[in-house]
Amino acid sequence: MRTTHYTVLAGGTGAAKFLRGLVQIVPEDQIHVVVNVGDDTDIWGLHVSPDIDSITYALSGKLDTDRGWGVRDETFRCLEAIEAYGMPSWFRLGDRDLATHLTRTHLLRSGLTLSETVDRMAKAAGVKARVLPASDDPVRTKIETPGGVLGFQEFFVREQWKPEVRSVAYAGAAEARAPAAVLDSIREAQIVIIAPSNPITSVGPILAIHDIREALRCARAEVVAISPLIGDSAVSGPAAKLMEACGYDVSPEGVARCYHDILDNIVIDVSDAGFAASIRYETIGVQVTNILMTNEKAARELAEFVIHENSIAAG
Ligand code: FO1
Repeated sequence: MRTTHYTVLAGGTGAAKFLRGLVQIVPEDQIHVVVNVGDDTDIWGLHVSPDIDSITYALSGKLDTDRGWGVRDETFRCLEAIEAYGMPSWFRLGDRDLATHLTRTHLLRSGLTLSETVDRMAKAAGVKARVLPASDDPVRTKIETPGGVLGFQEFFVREQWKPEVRSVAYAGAAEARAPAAVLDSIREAQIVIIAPSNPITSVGPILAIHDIREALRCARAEVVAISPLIGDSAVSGPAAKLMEACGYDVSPEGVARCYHDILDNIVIDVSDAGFAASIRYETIGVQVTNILMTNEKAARELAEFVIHENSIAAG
């Protein structure tokens, strides 16, 4: 029997906010989240999956919503002890968060895939949505700067996204396969929603996986993206800087271009309604509302709008 579900392609902070709204509109067990793994990194020998954790923490109510990552009411005793040894501490792993990375690394070493590991840990945390890593194979975002090529966390956290960006690459993406559950989720979704995440470093690594881009091109559902930009500014993080470095206009039109071959509709902010005509010219539908999620009510209203508009479009 086919069950209704909504598939969300997600990065970290912006997607986590949107999902907190979406769970107020549709039953959580009807939500599938395909999550970026391009930010994953190795810290102290542990497999850290920042976007998977932001999504899982958000759905289980544990996310520190002020920071947008990690666990709320966190302590950093272990990190302080590591600092006392004179070791680098730029990547701030909290004590409770460490339990997540220790568990994930242990399960991976025992032979589970990343998908199996994430599924088991999300269920244990009480998450009813399906959290699906975009790939079990390593896909890693690399940022080329004048000083050399940096991993995403080195660029984003250690260097505070200050270096000039020359290019962005997704190492491993050409060989990576998507798990069957991801492809089925996209093919059978009621609506596919691209969360308001960074198009280059959050959604880009997902779309760089050939099977996923192909499944999206063939999806029977409407594919709708929520712009992570208002005007020429990212709601948070380096989206504007990275889009510019990759040759896209820093505007909702540029976002539509990033997804031009897979998108049916894009949701843009009311203040950007002036872009509607040029985006529609690219045969992409434009839906206009308030996209700034300043609180859970705003996130719920945005989710309600996206579901309502695209359910009508799907007929
Ligand atoms: N972001 C920071 O800005 N500083 C940190 O020290 C930091 C630590 C960290 C630890 C675990 C984790 O899952 C995420 C963490 N993040 C941190 C967030 C993360 O690097 C980014 O927000 C995402 O990769 C972008 O989506």
